[in-house]
Amino acid sequence: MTQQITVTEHLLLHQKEEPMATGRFTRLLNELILSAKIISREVNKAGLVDVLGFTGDRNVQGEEVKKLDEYSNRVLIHRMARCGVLCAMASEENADIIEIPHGLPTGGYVFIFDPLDGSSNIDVNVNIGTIFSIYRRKSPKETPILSTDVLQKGSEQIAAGYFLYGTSTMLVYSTGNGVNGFTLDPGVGEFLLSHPNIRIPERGRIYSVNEGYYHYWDPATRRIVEYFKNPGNESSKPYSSRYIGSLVSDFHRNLIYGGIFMYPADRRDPKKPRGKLRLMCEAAPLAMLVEQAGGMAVDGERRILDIEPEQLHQRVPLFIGSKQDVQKVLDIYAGKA
Ligand code: AHM
Ligand code: MG
Repeated sequence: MTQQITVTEHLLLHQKEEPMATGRFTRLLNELILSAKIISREVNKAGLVDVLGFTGDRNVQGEEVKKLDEYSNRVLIHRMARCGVLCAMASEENADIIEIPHGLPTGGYVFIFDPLDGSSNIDVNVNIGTIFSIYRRKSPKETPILSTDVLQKGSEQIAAGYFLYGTSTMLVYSTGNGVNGFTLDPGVGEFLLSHPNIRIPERGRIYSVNEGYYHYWDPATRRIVEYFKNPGNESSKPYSSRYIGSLVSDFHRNLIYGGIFMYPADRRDPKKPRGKLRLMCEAAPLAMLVEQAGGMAVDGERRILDIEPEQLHQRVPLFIGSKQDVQKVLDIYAGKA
């Protein structure tokens, strides 16, 4: 009867297992869950808004119609700033660290997020999501926040996860003790445990990459993609190609079915020498999840979770998924395969 455990009940059970988890952390997650429910409600209405012709800057009530990614960013910043347990936030949509407004209660956690990943897909009704990452502050309380409180390597995350706004809305997250998935039951408005203890298969059957960039890649990257099309003796069958263009959705599918997602460096494209995806709000949280599920995430050489960030919005090549598939990438880049 796993379906009947709510995310809140799961959190409470989890608190008993791990002294790390506290009531403050539960408050943070509860506020995050409420924010995601609000975003999910708006995402579900996105098509309707178009049908009703709210295409200009203002709707019939004279209110400004904001793009959904801006809306999601505002919801998260507004709500999370008030949960009382954060000392700073950082969003993919904001250039700088977001401080908690003066006068609001603060705490020892840092919250980093991509409010609506894959938002270029909104207009065509393709799945999108919110990715998040949580760290503890390093500097003493009651002192000004430092960039080093936010620029921590992924291995220091105390929790990470995503909300997926798809055919149903899901929360998949980890506090470093495995990965669990919850599905929003719209009838009761609760996330219920639907995917306990997610494990990614050791080897997958799917590769996900934007192959349109093939001519931008270096020879080793091309060899990697050729390998998944024709794994030779290791498997008689080619991998299937699946690419939604919405990281959180591509990642979620591969997490469940097994496979590898790749966004390599585009060495011949001066705009993307380190790929497109961001270390702090995309790669690191998904890397924590995949490792907790038994998979791997690397930049082609290094473990994503070991990379020391230098800038908030730094980009990183990403190879993430089933262990054997990611190991193959490392071997090819190292000239061993
Ligand atoms: P976004 O955060 O602005 O939505 O951009 C990230 C998205 C990812 O969801 C997706 O994997 C990638 O961009 C797709 O990029 P491309 O169109 O170059 O394949
Ligand atoms: Mg994104």
